[in-house]
Amino acid sequence: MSVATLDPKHNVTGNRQAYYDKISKKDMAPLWEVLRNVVTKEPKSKCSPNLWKFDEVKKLMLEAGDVISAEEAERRVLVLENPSLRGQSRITNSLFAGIQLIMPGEIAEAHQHVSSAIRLVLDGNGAYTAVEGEKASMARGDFILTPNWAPHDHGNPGKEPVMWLDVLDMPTVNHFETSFMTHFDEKAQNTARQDGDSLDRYGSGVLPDGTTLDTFKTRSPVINYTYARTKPIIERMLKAGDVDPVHGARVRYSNPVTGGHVMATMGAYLALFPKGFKGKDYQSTDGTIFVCVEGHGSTKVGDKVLEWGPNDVFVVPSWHKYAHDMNEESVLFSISDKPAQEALGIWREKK
Ligand code: 1HN
Repeated sequence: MSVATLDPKHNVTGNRQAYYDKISKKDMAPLWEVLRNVVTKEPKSKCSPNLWKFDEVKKLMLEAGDVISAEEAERRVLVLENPSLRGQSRITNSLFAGIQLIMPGEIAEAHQHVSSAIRLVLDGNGAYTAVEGEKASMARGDFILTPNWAPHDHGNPGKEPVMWLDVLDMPTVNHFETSFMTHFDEKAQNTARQDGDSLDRYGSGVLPDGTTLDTFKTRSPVINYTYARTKPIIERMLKAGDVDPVHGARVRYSNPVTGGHVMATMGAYLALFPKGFKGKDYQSTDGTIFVCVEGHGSTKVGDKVLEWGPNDVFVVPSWHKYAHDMNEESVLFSISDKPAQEALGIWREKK
């Protein structure tokens, strides 16, 4: 188009509202009325920063043990609902988080679904989760995967109530409208593979012969990344001075076959911070769920200060500026949808 054909004096005469009403009847709307809201200059998260204190959560969770059985509930889980997204079963726009309780003698029956899950064990001993035939005993701090469509059931043959954090990509799966789920005839899977089998096979510098990059393209084969194996690594990093000014002495849980994240939709980290650590300000587009595994500290998110201790869960929404401050040597677990954003080429950070 030549410049001459542009009409700078284009004459606007019509009644806008009457026009909007007319196009609305045909399921159309004017983009120009909403453009600034739908294409923002920066991410405008609908989520709020929030903290769930474990002493309160545990008390309420144990009360749930009196209100409903694991059998009736299918999964006895209290959803951690973002205060700005109540009723939507989500902690961030893309992720679900909840606390699950399994009482002594109970089982949570085998099922499978498209949503992938991770579990971080918080409290109590003696429970297991069976994933794809591997019976993983659950110890505090263990990071356990239940990838897309993996059959899984839980049980507690021990004497104590056991609680863990569940994080699922369910809001992402539902965003794409791709949810499927099935149950099995047997309540519990046959567990032919012993505890720790997948970590030994795939996380020891060897791989079962024939394993290729494609075999585990979108998920790690490892079921349980035990705290007993991961904690000493971050301790060594801290001792060696490998401490990031924002993230501390941090490891990324990885798929040992590809080196990528553990799953396509969710990625997780474990970080150790020295006493007195004052983190630099940081922002990233992946709204992040943190869990204090050990220690005490606070995290400033915008104007809000979240003071946390062991097993407290807190959430930092997308693009909210935050910085950690450690009262003592502390361990933070974190998980977000970063792998999905990276795969789509839309992840950003600002240090
Ligand atoms: C689920 O299947 C489990 O298997 C936990 O333990 C939490 C939250 C939403 C949907 C399915 C589990 C869940 C879930």
